[in-house]
Amino acid sequence: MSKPKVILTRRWPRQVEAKLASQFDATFNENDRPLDQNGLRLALEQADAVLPTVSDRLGADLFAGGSRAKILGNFGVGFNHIDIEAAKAAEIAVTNTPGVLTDATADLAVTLLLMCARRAGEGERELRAGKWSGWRPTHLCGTQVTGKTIGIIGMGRIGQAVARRCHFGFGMKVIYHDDFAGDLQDFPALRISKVDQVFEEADFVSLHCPGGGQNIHLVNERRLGLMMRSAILINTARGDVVDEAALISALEQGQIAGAGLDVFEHEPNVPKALRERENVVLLPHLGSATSETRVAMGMKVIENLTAFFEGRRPPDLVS
Ligand code: 8YV
Repeated sequence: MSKPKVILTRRWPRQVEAKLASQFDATFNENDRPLDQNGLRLALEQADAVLPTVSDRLGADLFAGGSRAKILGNFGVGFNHIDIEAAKAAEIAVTNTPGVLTDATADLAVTLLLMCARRAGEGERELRAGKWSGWRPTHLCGTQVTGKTIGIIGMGRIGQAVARRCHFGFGMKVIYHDDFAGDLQDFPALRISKVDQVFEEADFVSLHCPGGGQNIHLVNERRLGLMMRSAILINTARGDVVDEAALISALEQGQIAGAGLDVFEHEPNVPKALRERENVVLLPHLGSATSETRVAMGMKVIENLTAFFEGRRPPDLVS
């Protein structure tokens, strides 16, 4: 039997590509640029499996004409760039990569939290620009993290990993809102039923809910207005969870003290108004970007594809 034809939309770590090539008839996107809509349509027409990433927009119209592809093996845990209902209607299975990127993403959320609190980006920019005039008692004083309150929106795997780091590492009080997760047993964290209350009470609000659907602009002008003027917003979830225009105006008006952002509404475009602000830390969607994690994500995609083409249920079937 011939090997299933698989198209990758981007370059993946070398050892994952080698494994894919040994099991499947794999085509790699040599120039490593996101495929446009036409490229994605062709991929769906030509392959048995397409392996997209967050930089590919797979909307309903792409599935409308029918496709040869029977599975989308998404390289990532978040899948709001894929119209799941339309894929389902076209009888295309979708899988993702949960679990393997939890620690890397939680580490990055804490990195942003610390960088914002301790004004690390500002300090680095000043030093690199040759503007550091020497130590002084009042220079770039940030805010203490230890003992403060972290408010987590979305207490899934990544939210919990952030909460643990904050509780055990920094003695922070953890409060959280999650429509689905139950009470946590293994460390103290206070479940809050009203999402607004988390925004009102937390010194740091960290977002760990999925993007899309009802979470679009969950952080809006009204909720930013509920936050303390000393509070900091951290987003390693999805850009569309935050109304970016409202965030910019909250920062400009001093309604909140800062923001640490790894994801944006229109990636890779980041508004100038954010790029020019000192009290924000901006990263180019690095949540899962460790070599170990990216290899583990790729291996998980292969595990799902293998199960699918052997007629078994893929372990990480989304729909
Ligand atoms: C991935 C992510 O790198 O897994 C996710 O949902 O946001 C990132 O960590 C990205 O999705 C790659 O497709």
